[in-house]
Amino acid sequence: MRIDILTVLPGLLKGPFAESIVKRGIEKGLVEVNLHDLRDYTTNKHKKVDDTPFGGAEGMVLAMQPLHDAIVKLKSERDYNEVIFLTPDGERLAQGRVNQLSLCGNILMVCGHYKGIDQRLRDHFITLEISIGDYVLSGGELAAAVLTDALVRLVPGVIGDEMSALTDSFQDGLLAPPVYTRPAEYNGWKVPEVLLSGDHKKIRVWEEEEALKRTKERRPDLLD
Ligand code: 6GU
Repeated sequence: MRIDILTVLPGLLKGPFAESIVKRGIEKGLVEVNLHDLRDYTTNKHKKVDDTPFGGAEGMVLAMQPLHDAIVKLKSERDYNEVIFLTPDGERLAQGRVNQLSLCGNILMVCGHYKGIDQRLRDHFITLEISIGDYVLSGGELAAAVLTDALVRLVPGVIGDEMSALTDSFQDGLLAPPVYTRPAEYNGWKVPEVLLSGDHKKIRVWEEEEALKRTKERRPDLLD
């Protein structure tokens, strides 16, 4: 999988991709993440990448020229399965969409900033608009990092069996059951007996019951 990210703040994205699972996926050559600085595409002599919106509204939007040129250039170099705009008015991200996108070969993510991007670019280039929740971020970068992390961990071979992505919360429509580690008794607190029984069938049943209980209590909406 190859992910290209267009941003005015590439520095905001370097950290999240230099650690842990995403770093491992990149090192193994299973994923490629390329950051593209919008400032590299501007023809403005002051390197300006924002502009004022028509209509006199408050705030700024990303300038048309650098964003258009950058998208056209990247699209000329390869076919993208999706050109995703990260925006609070997009589709709220959930695991089903992540699973579907994880099958893509090439994804281009466009990070909005200020008040967003010109509607004409959304109309003509963006194939999917994604929000990561009902709250406002200062820009799309952290959302792009979230989406990238969620995608990369599903690419076959990126994470090992020891933390199979298939047992994650949400992957089976349920929250994950509680987990415990050694020692079996700590500070007087005991691990549930069944987990020490060695009876794998009984343990699976217990885990399923706990997952269902937890989902009913915390996220009944997932069971609808
Ligand atoms: Cl994708 N962008 C911004 N700016 N805010 C958000 C978001 C995205 N998703 C939730 N809030």
